[in-house]
Amino acid sequence: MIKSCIFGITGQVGSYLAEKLLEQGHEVHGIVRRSSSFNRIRIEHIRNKLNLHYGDVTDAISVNKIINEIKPDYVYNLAAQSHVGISFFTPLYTITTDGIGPLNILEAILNHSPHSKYVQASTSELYGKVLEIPQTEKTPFNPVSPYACAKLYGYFITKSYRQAYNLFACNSICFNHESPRRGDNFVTKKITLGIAKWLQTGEHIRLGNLDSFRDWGYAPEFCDAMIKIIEHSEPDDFVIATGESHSIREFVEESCKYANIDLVWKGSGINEVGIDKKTNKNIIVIDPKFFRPSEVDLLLGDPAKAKTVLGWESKVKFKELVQIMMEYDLKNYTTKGIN
Ligand code: NAP
Ligand code: G4F
Repeated sequence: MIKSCIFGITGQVGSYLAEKLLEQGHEVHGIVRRSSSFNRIRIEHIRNKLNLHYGDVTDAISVNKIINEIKPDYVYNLAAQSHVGISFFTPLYTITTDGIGPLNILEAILNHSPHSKYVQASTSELYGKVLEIPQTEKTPFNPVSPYACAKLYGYFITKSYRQAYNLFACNSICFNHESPRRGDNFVTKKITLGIAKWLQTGEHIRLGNLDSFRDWGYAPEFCDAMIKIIEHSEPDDFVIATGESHSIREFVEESCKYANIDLVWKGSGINEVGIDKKTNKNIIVIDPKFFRPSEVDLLLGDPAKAKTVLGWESKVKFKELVQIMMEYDLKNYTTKGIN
């Protein structure tokens, strides 16, 4: 039986990946962190089918022990402090998890399980203030946040271990991917959950920059891409994206449309508000707290290599993604919290 090991199994993407690998008949191992409150809600439904191990990517002792014991065929590293905005407040923690973390895993593979194939969850944030549109595997990186700088190390150390030690180590350069399981403080989920809440409580949503553009895809499909990368005959790096880019403003508008809310924008800058035309009530309010010290203005991926080499392409585009997330939040939000 194929043994797969997921660092970051409790996260948005890790939970979908675990489901998919179980469906494929793999023995699935996942690394979970100790926390003071319960953090396994996304994998609770498959808990009994998983082999969970306490560990932390910043703790090389735990990583070595896990890799040595399991000797997995496949290792997916999804573990990260994945919030760009928060990385400005926790830069050292972010580089330790997102930079040293991959190094710890690669070293453990090299020393204890060199047959293991490895995929690093790299990111479109590497392109930062973009130097080319659209972004491909050849576009130079220009990171502008502690998160992106940390992930830059993760990207290159993965490539370096492939070149130096002949490890099967790959990067999936993933553009934004979302789902009903997205963390509540990422902008898409803040909007869809916020609208569901606004309909019941009238509490408005506080957002930062509405005018950056993202290439948003659907997280389960991005898991399919990572599986294809690890199962490919050669280790390589791939852009995983939809090839469409939309602004935060458009995401708000499309979400309101789905909820039959007639949204109009009024004012400008930090005084801009999104209001419900029928009731004149605020839905969106700008809060400078959510502006970033430096912003990534436009991400648009070119997934041509993934299509040609792996046969992967995204099917769920922007409108359908909004529908999936709105449908879930409208159905499941209650004033007591999400069901
Ligand atoms: P997420 O929901 O924030 O999940 C992150 C996972 O990493 C969680 O399971 C978290 O555990 C775990 N983790 C954090 N620090 C850890 C540590 N020190 N040791 C072990 N585990 C740790 O992120 P996601 O959306 O699933 O994204 C998965 C990966 O893809 C991340 O590496 C992210 O940077 C990368 N990525 C994501 C996107 C995207 O749009 N989603 C795009 C490009 C790249 P807890 O549950 O205990 O916190
Ligand atoms: O949803 P976001 O926080 O995602 P961001 O920064 O693009 O990062 C995500 O995608 C990356 C891939 O490109 C991943 F590597 C990373 O791990 C993460 O999954 O913010 C998206 C945009 C930004 O421009 C931000 O400034 O939305 C803007 N925004 C506006 N108001 C907000 C808010 N972002 C957040 N989180 N919260 C707001 O209130």
